Amino acid sequence: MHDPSDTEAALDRTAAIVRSASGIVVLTGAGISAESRIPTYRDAMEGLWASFDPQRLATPEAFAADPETVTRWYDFRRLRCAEAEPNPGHLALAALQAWCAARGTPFTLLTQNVDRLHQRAGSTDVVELHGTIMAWRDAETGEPWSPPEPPEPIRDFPPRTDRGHLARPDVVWFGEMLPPAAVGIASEAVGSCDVFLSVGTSSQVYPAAGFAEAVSRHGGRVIEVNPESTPLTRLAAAVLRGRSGAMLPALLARAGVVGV
Ligand code: BJW
Repeated sequence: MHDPSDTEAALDRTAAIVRSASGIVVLTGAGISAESRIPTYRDAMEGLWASFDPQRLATPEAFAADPETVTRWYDFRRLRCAEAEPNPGHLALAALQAWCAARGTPFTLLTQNVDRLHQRAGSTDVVELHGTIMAWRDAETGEPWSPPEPPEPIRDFPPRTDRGHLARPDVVWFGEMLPPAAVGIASEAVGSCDVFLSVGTSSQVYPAAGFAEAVSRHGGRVIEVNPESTPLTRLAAAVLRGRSGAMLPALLARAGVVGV
């Protein structure tokens, strides 16, 4: 049974850590967007896509073997992300960034999410480790390719660019390299922060899953916000066991961060 007084004590402890931070890195995962009704990767997919496994579709091999199914799946998700709204968890992180900026505390938001909800909540300089589903590109040349805007379904599958090449979402699939610029910013921020908040990620997909370990090794404190335990929990100086849409605003209110 979860004891609510544990949450109160954890909120107090975490607020003290945030208030005394000299550099904060936040890493978000699919869980922060769950309250915006975007399913996590570990959630079963719905309706039409109930029998498809995200871990098998999010690969270059799946795209090569069946570009139509893979691009239909991504277009379905692109439209869903466009319809979704940021939730109180996204808004709280935007407020935390503004608070850090006012105090001169370095702050970096790293996200594994492809939905762009952090930017729509007001966060700036968001580091998209796994790219974004809202931008597409020529699968051969890498040139940008625009799906219909304002968002409406792509008409012909698989979509092709003017050159006749396949188009694909600008995301990072298993086995692909992360964008080097994003990895560079993340490495620098992880190496120099003293507080690392892991929010709504199962901490199973690398290299992002290794960031908390790196922070912990150099003496930084790790905070986990997640309703479930993860492989990272053992490293955490504080754990907020609950939904990020409830926990992050509560944490910031305790820490005295305005604008939440
Ligand atoms: C809530 C909540 C609420 C629910 N509030 N929380 C080292 C060791 C072993 C393997 C590797 C390694 N290094 C690299 C690898 C291989 C691989 C990998 O990590 N494999 C693992 C499966 C082991 N990594 C890669 O291939 C990466 N590339 C790379 O490293 O290049 C170099 C290299 C290549 C090959 C070999 C070696 C090196 C690329 C990874 C790309 C990941 N891409 C995806 C798809 C993006 C496109 C798309 O959207 O389709 O990214 S996979 C998917 O997982 C997506 C996510 O960003 C990512 C992480 O998932 P996340 O965010 O954690 O979501 P969930 O669903 O897992 O968890 C949700 C959590 O939320 C849960 O904990 C819930 O409890 C919680 N939650 N409601 C707060 N309200």
